[in-house]
Amino acid sequence: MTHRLAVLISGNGTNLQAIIDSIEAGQLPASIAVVLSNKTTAAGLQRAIRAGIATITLNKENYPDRAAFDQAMIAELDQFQPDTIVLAGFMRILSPAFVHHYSGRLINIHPSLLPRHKGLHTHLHAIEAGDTEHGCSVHFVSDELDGGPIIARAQVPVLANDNEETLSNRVQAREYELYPRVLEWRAAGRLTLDPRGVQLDGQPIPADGFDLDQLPAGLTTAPAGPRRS
Ligand code: NHR
Ligand code: GAR
Repeated sequence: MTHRLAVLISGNGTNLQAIIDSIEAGQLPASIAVVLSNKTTAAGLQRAIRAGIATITLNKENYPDRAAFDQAMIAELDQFQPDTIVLAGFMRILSPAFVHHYSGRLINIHPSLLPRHKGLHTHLHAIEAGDTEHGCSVHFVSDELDGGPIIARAQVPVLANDNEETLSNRVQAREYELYPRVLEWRAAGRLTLDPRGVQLDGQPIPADGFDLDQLPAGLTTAPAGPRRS
């Protein structure tokens, strides 16, 4: 059985695209069962449609409150029996009920080196703080916003003349490497969350997660060869 992903988006979906490309290149043995957006206009929905993936759009205006909206998401997603729920630029805070329903199966990519710069506008905050290193983090989602256990991070330098856009572009390029790689570990059944924390092959991982540029042997994958026709 291939590992089934559900990808949640709100916007452009470039991380979704990186995951689609990785699957199509034969590097990520998983399938995207469904893409769910909370924005009808999300450009990422077109990426899903183009790749032949089922899409769901839920509009918060049709629900009385966050609890009802999140229950509707659960009802829709569970029909697709996802093994992992992938937040990829999903901009809506999830209720404890949602987080607990998918406990150990819910993963986010956040555009900072967590635990630094939780929340929004992370690139601006990194520049204003005078950081020389910035990056992105993949973590299991918990009730603490951007505070769940970290799985892996990738760094970029902050350059003297950076603005929000130049820095964001540099970080996003690393997101497209990092997220498919982490999902590879998930798809292989190697990456779990239990009461002891994040486990890889049944062993605890470093407290701030793996560094993409210093992965232990066995976590790196040879680049895919030419695709067979
Ligand atoms: N939900 C929980 N419970 N825990 C996390 O760690 C979550 C989460 C939902 C989304 C992604 C996150 C990020 O990577 C994420 C992590 C949205 C907001 C936010 O303030 C904050 C963090 C993240 C996503 N959202 C506003 C809200 O009221 C709306 C902002 C907007 O629409 O522009 O939901 O940074
Ligand atoms: C990504 O950079 C992701 O890290 C960030 O939004 C972008 C989504 O881009 N996520 C958050 O800020 C979550 N609050 P994409 O839609 O093109 O993948």
